Amino acid sequence: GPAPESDGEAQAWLDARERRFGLFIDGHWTEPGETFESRNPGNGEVLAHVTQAGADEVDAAVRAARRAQPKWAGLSGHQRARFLYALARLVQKHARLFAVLETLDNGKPIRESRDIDVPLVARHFYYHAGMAQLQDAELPDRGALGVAGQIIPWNFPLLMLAWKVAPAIAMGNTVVLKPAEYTSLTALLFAEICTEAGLPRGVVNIVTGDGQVGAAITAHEDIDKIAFTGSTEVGRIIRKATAGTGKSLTLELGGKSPYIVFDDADIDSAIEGLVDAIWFNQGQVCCAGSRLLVQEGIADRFHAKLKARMAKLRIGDPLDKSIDVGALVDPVQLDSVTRMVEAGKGAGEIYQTPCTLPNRGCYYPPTLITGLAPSDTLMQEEIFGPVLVATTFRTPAEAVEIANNTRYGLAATVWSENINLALDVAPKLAAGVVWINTTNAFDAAAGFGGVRESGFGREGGWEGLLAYTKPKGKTRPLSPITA
Ligand code: TXE
Repeated sequence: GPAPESDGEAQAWLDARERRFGLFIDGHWTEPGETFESRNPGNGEVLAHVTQAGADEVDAAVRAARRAQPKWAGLSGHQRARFLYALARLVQKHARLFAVLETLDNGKPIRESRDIDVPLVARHFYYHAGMAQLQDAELPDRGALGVAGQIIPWNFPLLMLAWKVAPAIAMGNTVVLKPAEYTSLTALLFAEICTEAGLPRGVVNIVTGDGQVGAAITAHEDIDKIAFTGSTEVGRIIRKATAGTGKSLTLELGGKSPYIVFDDADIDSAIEGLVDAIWFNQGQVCCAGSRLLVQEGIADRFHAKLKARMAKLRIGDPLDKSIDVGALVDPVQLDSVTRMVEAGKGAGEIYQTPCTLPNRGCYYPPTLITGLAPSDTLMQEEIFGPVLVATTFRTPAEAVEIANNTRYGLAATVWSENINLALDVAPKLAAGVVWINTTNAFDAAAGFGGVRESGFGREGGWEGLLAYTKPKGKTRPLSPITA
């Protein structure tokens, strides 16, 4: 296959910073304090030492954001848009560095970070630059919320930053963002491009560290909104912590999204779709099509074809441009996937892509488990790895019943050549997003989010934008009414 992408530029970028990073507060870098290691899950090597922020530093970041906010919101939408356009162009200018750094830090295939994550990040800033320009004319009665605390996960580190930061600053808010502890590096590079873009200091602040830092952000009294993407468990903690406060809240949590294939589906396309649905980013995708529901009459043929396709998946060095499946993010995540499959696989029949896994790094083979009952643990719990679990159904009504038999409701996918059937089934699915004859399709202009225990609120589109605004109070003197 093609030669691996060189990581020279990314390693040089890390070396130039002595592989030690402070926090980005008020446009300045703090001295690295107490640090933790950030490792490359592809080979286990230490990439950098990242600061574990303390409550005082979170407070300093919030105060910087608060000081910067009135002036930032006071700019016209057109003026703010210029900064968002600059950020979008700088993401493109440094696209290769961002992509390689993301792959080193997260383990995702370079093809994905280069062709999907980074271009979508640029698109988010371009789109929201446009929305900032529209604000003056289209949203004259809406103003910024104030300071947003944003806590993001490790599966799409830079893209989740873009989903959170772009709409927030477009509407005149300032932010304190915490990346996940496994994957801080592209957020730190992003902080550098904020400076390069001339963004006023304090508009974007990046604090790194573990869940304690997230908890300190959540608890801070001078934050107006918390936006969280991550596990349902932590989402629940954050909801409780914010319940007695005036903070607004949006939560984007876990999922166990059904992937329904009717017997009249274009089978080859449905199988290619599955490769995207469950092996994209090693299945570490909140809306992964992780539960396969195939109509009984075609199930054997479909599973056989799927196994043949799985046998062709290439697993290995994330920097290798020809691989399909890279490394899981961390040994903890690898352990959790391994244990869940071990505990539950007896309930069904397991097939794994025959492959030799690299001897270092967090690799797990693409896995299919068929013949499960809808109530089995593997069909109910989010695995968040390259593991597809499967069952069958007879009628459309049964497909809907099984699909909705979960505590989650993030996404769903329907495959059928009968558009009447697909359009009849789609609205009956408890899911924030339903895809028909495609899957994992994202766009900055389309709201994304869940129902039930997958959370609430939307990111992207008008809804996502409005979630960073509030009605502007306006008064004007009335002249007395005279008869
Ligand atoms: O998530 P956490 P983890 C699911 C997935 C995965 C599991 C565990 O099933 O296997 O969660 O992953 C911060 N207050 N998803 O443990 O802990 C944390 O530092 C405030 C699905 O990594 O939820 C990180 O920045 N913040 C998901 C962020 O929360 C806290 C993506 C997410 O980490 C905190 C990730 C606290 N008390 C995991 N504790 C998706 N829906 O995309 C931790 N954090």
